[in-house]
Amino acid sequence: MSPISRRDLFGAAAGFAAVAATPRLVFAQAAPAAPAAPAGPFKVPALGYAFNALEPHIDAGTMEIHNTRHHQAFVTNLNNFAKDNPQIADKPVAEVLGNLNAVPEAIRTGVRNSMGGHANHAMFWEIMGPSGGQPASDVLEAINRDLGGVDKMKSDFNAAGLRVFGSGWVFITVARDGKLAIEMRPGQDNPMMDGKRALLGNDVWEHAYYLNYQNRRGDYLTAWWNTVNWTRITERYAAAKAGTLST
Ligand code: MN3
Repeated sequence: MSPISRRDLFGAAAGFAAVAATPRLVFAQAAPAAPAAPAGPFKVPALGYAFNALEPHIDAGTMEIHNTRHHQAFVTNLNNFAKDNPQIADKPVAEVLGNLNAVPEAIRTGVRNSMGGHANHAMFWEIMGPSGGQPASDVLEAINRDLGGVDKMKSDFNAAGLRVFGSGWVFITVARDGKLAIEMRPGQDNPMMDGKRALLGNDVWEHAYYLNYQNRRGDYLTAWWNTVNWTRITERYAAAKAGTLST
């Protein structure tokens, strides 16, 4: 990417204009330290790639704030619930989310939001990466069988992402028999709440794209496919069919 187009990319975001000439250098440095995370059973998983690894599709500033602040907030809330209700950490996340009625009513909505947010974001970081490849093998067969091929999958997924009203997610869910479907969820709901798993999903909360794309959610949805790590998704598909997919 030329310096000019990079400047255009960042120039519109207020607050980034002053560093527009060297955004990669600036964003590669550590941001001011986030508040220390309280101890607890839940943790934000390590990212596995640099904050700037998904540029130009997702900028480093968005990635860093999203990972270290937004995801951390869900984990912090979840750890606070676990202080008085340690049983929510005793079972796998999929089991808790799959049976929310077993969670005490006083904390049920909070656990739904914070554990759903933790699961959604853990999946999100995992299924992205800097060298994503293309759908292949079993996943490609399932996409062709259930979603009408790769191009139709992407256009239907993007259309669904645009239809999410307000904050939410668009997923390709996978059932235990391997069947795929494009599904939307509000807030931080996760397909685990319906006994399914997310094969992949995209976060369409504004915090996921606003610094770079402002109101252009459609452009974000289109560009996001360049960040998808099909090697990991192939592994997730096999795990989903085996009943071992935990995120
Ligand atoms: Mn998010």
